[in-house]
Amino acid sequence: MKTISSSSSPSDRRIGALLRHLTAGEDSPVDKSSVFASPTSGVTGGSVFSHLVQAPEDPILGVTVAYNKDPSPIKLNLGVGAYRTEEGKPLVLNVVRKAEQQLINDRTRIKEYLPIVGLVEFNKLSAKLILGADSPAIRENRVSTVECLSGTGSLRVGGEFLAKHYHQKTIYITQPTWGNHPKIFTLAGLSVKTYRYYDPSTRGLNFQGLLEDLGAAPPGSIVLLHACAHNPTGVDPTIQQWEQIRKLMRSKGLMPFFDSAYQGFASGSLDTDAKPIRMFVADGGECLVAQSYAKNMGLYGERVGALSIVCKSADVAGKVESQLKLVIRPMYSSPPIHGASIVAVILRDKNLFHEWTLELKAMADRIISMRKQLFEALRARGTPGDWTHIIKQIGMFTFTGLNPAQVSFMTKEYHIYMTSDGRISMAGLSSKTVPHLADAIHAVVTKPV
Ligand code: KET
Repeated sequence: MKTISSSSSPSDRRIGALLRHLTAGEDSPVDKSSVFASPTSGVTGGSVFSHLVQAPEDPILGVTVAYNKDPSPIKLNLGVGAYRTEEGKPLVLNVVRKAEQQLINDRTRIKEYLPIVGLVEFNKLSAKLILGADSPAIRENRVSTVECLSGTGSLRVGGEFLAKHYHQKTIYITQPTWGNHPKIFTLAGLSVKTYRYYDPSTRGLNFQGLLEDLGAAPPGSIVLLHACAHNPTGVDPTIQQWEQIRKLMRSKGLMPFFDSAYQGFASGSLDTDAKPIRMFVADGGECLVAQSYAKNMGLYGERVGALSIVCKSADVAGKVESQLKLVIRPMYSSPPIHGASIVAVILRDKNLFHEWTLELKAMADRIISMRKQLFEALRARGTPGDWTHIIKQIGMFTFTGLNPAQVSFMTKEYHIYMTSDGRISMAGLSSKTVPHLADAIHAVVTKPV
């Protein structure tokens, strides 16, 4: 066969490729049997993956999958914690639109790789946002912050860092907690245990149980703490209780790992919601903080977040950062640029920052108003039971107390989608849909079993 040299014309090369293709069956050096009957393909010669079983959908994100398949016009998705407007639409904040416009208009912006630690200005501003502008830890340069892929990525990077470099490999998580926590930390290489948190009989905090369990944890254990707006229960410790938790943890050398996915969503104030974290930082001890901008800036799909590790000295913080880079580089090399740039534009500009706090407060207020409306609607229907927890609980979710069978009834009969633990995302509700939800709850709790 004529060989086509690299100096030949494009049409020659195309003809050459075609020729090689057509004659491949005659003189190809490839032994077909080695391709089609590889030792791993099994006797049937089928796919090497044919032994796989169908995995179940994710308990939270799978709710949206089921919802999307439902053709009913009255269907309602209260599964995933994502904010919706009164019209039931996803919301892009005005400040985010403005920041994006600024970014587009800036022709000097480039798309080069970020450093492994992400956008440095974003990291500085994120640490300031969560620890406070006047944080002694920031002033003393002993905070190491890396941009990560939203809250989940920050938790995972923090978990892998601890599994590699921290002497205790056990992390205690609240019972119950966000469904992804145990998976994230197990895969990060930590061993996961739970501590008591929620008391179903009072629908409040099991503070005694919490203190007992943390008190009995081996010294040095890692403790995952929801900074505010606990998911899924909506139950947060009071500031006095936080102080007791802090004292106990510090006395036992337990390592706090804060998950801050809802800063601003609990009280409507960014500073108030960061208070528990700042109390731990103020005592000079070490801690980790995973921050997410998914909810409070509505940047869900941009996957923007940060991991901060507060250390005792600038020297240690520098070494910690160098080791975080070794965790990140083989995982995803470096984080994305767009979401972090949006956040940086908003956090650095006084006016945009102020506008953001107003939009955030409006989201938090709408959720609180949904709580009141749902509570009133149940009262108006005379629905049996005490529903005051709907107005007492904090943040995006109401932990209704409905069981999996009741949830399944509501989905089947009313096309209302929620997680099987009875959690509803209040942010997915609107004045128009409250009556439908109240009807469903009323029906399910009054129906004969
Ligand atoms: N922590 C908590 C407590 C949390 O509820 C979420 C998300 C995350 C971290 C991570 O969010 P990220 O998008 O990675 O920044 N929770 C909602 C969405 C989800 O399950 O992914 C939810 O519970 O509906």
